[in-house]
Amino acid sequence: MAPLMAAVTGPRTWLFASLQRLGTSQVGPRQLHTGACLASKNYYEMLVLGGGSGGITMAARMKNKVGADNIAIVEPSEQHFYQPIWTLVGAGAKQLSSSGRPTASVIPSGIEWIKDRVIEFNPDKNCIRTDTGKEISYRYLIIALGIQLDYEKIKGLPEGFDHPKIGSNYSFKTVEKTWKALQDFKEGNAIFTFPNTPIKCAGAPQKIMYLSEDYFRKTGKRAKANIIFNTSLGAIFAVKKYADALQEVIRDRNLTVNYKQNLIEVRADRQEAVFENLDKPGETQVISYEMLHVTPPMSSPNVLKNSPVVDAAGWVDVDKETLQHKKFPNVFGIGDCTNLPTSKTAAAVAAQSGILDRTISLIMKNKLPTKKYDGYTSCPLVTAYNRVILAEFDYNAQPLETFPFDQSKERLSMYILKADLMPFLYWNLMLKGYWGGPAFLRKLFHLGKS
Ligand code: FAD
Ligand code: UQ1
Repeated sequence: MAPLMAAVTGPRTWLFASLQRLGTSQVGPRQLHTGACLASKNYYEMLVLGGGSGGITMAARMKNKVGADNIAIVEPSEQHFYQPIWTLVGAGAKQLSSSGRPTASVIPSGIEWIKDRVIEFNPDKNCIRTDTGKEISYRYLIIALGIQLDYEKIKGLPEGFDHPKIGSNYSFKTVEKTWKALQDFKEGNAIFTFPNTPIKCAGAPQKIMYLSEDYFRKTGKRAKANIIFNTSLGAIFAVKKYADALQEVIRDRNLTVNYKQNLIEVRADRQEAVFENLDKPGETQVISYEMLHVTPPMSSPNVLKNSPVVDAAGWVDVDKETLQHKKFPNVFGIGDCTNLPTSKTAAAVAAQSGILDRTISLIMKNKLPTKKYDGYTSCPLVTAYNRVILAEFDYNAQPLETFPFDQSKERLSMYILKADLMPFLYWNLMLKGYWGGPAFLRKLFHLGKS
């Protein structure tokens, strides 16, 4: 860390930081660090990195702990997106404009928005640096930087998106291209991919396949469509109960699923996709497409990869039950950028926010965190324009269902929850700090059951 800091900040800042460290007594690994690399002008009691789902939600929750004046959020984007609705935008069932609001409008009132990008971490000195050269110190740090989309790791992308017949629901820049490709479809292969990396909302790559099939049926094109799901994984879904239900959908609707197939190249000018067989290294297959939906490889944000706050795989290294950093006790992580061993979703972020709120409250009172995250996550598997299988599960990949009926059945009610209730709940409750997941509903609905 020392040479890195010297190289990036220059010798004067480095000398200043080193002198400060000399004046800071050594602390044990589980004690709070109190040194700061700058004076109070650029100091906040609570600094939140990332103004996405996790960052805004946690900032809202922290207001009554430390006061709005003592919190800042570092976030470069002008727009905040409710990404889960992009599945429906790609299928033409919702408008892209409904998914975004100005970041300024979601920053909780009184909290400072630092419109900047964090580029360096120095947790030993309790400070970070931004790309405009600001050094910001903190007492407590919440890291909520999300997951990075690595389209460029596929040969021919992202420039391939300049061509028609290809789209991707994972970015606001390409999600409307999915809908265009669906409408333009005439006959041939409609291919949907799943990359060879961890991703957010692992159900989304197949949701758009089911919606496309429904669209083709509704528009009389189904007989001319050969629908293919080429996935790097070896199974359709991680939880057996929902995997079984999805296999039935796949069978009934005559969809082709090929496992261990990883998209490595797109020749968009020729409408060809190249896949490697993960079971047979070096073996590739070229498939022509009439429509291609790409789920890009993803990874931890670059700024985290080489920082001191991550594990060997690059994810923020937090305790899986309390969300407190394993090495720096005044640092916390939430959401897609963490190494929490559960599926990366906004539903998981909601549940994590309630736990992290409690963890931080207790740490602030010098008490040990007690509330434990069970890995709750949820994936509304949209199987048609009016049907959803609502998967909810925990760290052990065991179903943890909210409602008192079998959620592995395709239901209209769960579609309405996904399409209309969830966006309302997100903007009006979750981002304001009032939604910590449906555990209380689950308890209510299951009262009297063992
Ligand atoms: P984000 O909400 O992605 O926020 C990260 C923030 O960090 C961003 O605002 C970004 O600008 C900012 N940032 C990045 N780098 C820096 C930097 N260097 N400095 C400062 N800020 C930075 N979840 C569900 O629960 N249900 C669903 O049905 C669902 N469907 C989905 C469908 C699609 C197509 C997609 C794309 C996602 C879906 N999700 C779903 C997943 C959900 O959107 C994410 O899991 C959730 O947004 C994660 O929250 P986060 O705070 O970790 O990351
Ligand atoms: C949820 O809590 C949540 O976070 C806001 C989502 O993200 C969009 C979801 O998709 C789902 C399904 C939940 C879980 C909520 C209920 C009421 C089961």
